[in-house]
Amino acid sequence: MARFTLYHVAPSRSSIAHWMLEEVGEPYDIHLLSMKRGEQAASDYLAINPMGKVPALKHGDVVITEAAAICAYLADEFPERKLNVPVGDPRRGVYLKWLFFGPSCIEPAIMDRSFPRKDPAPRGALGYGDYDTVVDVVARAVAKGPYLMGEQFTAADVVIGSGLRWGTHFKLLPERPEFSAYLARLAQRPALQRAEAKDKELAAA
Ligand SMILES: N[C@@H](CCC(=O)N[C@@H](CS)C(=O)NCC(=O)O)C(=O)O
Repeated sequence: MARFTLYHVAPSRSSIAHWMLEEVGEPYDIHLLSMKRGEQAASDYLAINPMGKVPALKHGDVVITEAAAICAYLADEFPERKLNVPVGDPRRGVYLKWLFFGPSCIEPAIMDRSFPRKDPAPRGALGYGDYDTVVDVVARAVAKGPYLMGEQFTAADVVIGSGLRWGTHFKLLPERPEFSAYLARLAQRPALQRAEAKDKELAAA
């Protein structure tokens, strides 16, 4: 089987895919890019991801971009790792909902908070609705735990967990006991600890 190559800037949104690769435990290479040097916009990288953004994951001839899609791909590629909810399992709908909720609701809600619009958009026009509802819905979803899908840790936790980690770190999400308890559980995961330690090394190099 072809080895994986992660196109990565440490730390950045590609750290989501980095964490997921560590959860999967298959060997992978890192192709480090420097945003400071604008390498994400260079023509050789645009041939990989014409969006000029990381992450991108190469697996043989397949290139997958978009952090949540990479997490879903890896989870489905290695079902024996039990990081996905397979087709046919009635829990799959909820699992997919959370995978998509990250990039379609949590991330834009946080970014709009970070860079408020001059003219606020009407709730109905925004895919995520409004910030407070997004925060409440996610807080309820992680309250029971240990994970979004109950006892099973999945790729959805990598996606949603990364959004919550990032949002709380930059104080773009409120301090809620549900978030801190969930994030403390995620912080115990050896795969996340390995990815974080490697990102620190890469960032310092
Ligand atoms: N929708 C993309 C967003 C990726 C993204 O915005 N990555 C940032 C790093 S945090 C990037 O590559 N920025 C470089 C640029 O836009 O020039 C995903 O979820 O993977």
